This record gives sequence, structure tokens and C-alpha cells, in this order.
Amino acid sequence: MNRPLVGIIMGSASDWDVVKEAHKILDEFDVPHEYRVLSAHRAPAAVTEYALSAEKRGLKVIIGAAGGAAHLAGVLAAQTLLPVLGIPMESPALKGMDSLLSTVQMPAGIPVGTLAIGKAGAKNAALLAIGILALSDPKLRDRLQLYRETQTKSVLAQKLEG
Ligand code: RP5
Repeated sequence: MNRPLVGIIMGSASDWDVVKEAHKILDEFDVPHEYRVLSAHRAPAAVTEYALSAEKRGLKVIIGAAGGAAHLAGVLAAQTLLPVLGIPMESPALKGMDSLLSTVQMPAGIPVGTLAIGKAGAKNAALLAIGILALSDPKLRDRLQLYRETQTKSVLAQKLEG
């Protein structure tokens, strides 16, 4: 098994149904990746250990997914120079607006590349991670191009019943 290039961290196993959309896309592109539950408030020391060791372990991008006062991606980003992408979970109380704002509204100095709330964000986080890796991997870039072309063809082939 190749060393993982992308690390997906989520705040709870209850996020997995959404976050696995990112895992499925990375699988589809054969991008070695790992995924695990680590919480910034329930397991802060483990989040720190993960972030501090990520670059040395060969990771290139980290995806952080959390809901509520979702500071997980920001806490990861604060402790690594790797690019961190954030997926706000759709929380029951505020439909993910809480997660979105607490992920996207990072004060200047520590960026988190925040994607959309929920499954669209999970898919796009994986695609953005692939885009970052593709900058130095021409074969991966070709696959990303093919993915886009296939997507375009499928949109143009859509038929509406009238
Ligand atoms: C966050 O709290 C998690 O990312 C999850 O979205 C939310 C609720 O977690 P559970 O109470 O379902 O474990 O930390």
C-alpha cells in the first residue's frame, strides 16, 4: 500500500456518511489516503499530534470535516504548513450555518480552504485535493481532465421529459 498523500479527519463517526463521498472520489482517482475520527474538542492532543506529524509522514493535503462550532479544520491548519481543506457538516440545529461560519471565517494568517456544506463539499474537497496533487503529477492531471470531460458530456446528454 502506498503512503497516504491525503488525510481525511472528521470530528465524529456520525460525519462519515457525508465524508465518505470524499473517500470515494479519492479511491476513484487511486489517490492513497487515510481517514479517521479525531475531534478538536474531544481529543485535542491527538489532533495536535496528527497535525504536527502529517508532513513528515508524507501527507500533502489534509481535509478536516466537522459540524457545530466546527473548529477542527482551523485547529489542524494552525499546526501544519500543509494545505487544509474544510468540509462543514450539516448540523441539525442550524443546518450547517454554524459549521460553515466556524470553518470559513478564519482570522487572517491561518487559511482553511472551505468547501460547501455537506456532500457537495465532501466531493469538492477531494477534487480540490486532487487538483493540488495534480500540479506535480501529470498523470493525475490527465485523469482530472477526463473526469471533467465526462461530467460535461453527461450534463449535455441530459434529457427532460415534457
Ligand atoms: C462535531 O460534532 C462532529 O464533527 C459532528 O459533526 C458533531 C456531532 O458529533 P456527535 O455528537 O454526533 O458525535 O464534533
